Amino acid sequence: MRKKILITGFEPFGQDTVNASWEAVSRLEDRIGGNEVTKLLIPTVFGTAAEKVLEAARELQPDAIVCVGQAGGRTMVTPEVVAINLRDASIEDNAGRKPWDEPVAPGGPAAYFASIPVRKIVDEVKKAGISCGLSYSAGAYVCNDLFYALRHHYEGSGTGVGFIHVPCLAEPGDDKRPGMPLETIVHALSLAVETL
Ligand code: PCA
Repeated sequence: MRKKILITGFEPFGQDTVNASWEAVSRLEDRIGGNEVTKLLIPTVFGTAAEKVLEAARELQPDAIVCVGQAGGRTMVTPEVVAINLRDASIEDNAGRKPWDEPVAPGGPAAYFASIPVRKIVDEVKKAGISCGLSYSAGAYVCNDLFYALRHHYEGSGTGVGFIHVPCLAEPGDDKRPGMPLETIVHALSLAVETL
């Protein structure tokens, strides 16, 4: 069955001038394995990121939402298993906010599991020879905030919600900062979308 997939990437944040997530998401095809792909750039801002995605989703009515973020230091593509109800920022977001020890959704459950097939995605991406593995923590910054807010919103509905962290872009000759080539990240995300 042809599915409508909404996939998002973030604006650069912190010290960075590019964000691997949007660089890769923006290069995805509009049709992947029969699925219809809508791409959305979102701000790295607590709360606002989820509002933007929900606004787009109200219009599109997607079957699944896959959010993608950059995880500095990681060397693998990592579908996230769990979102937690916590904001603990170690740096300011792009609106200058740095929440600490706050819930994403007051009164909400402590955590939600992803509602996209994360294990199947890992298998398919690894089969293509790309370094990929499950992650059991999306952190407590804007990525987790968005993942939790969307899972909370769509709990009990038919809309799948998942989050995939990707490494920084590999800069030629830079072996100090772990990264992955852009084409490899694009390939991994295409396979993930195909799996849905
Ligand atoms: N990564 C951050 C937020 C935006 C992004 O690309 C995170 O992991 O929370």
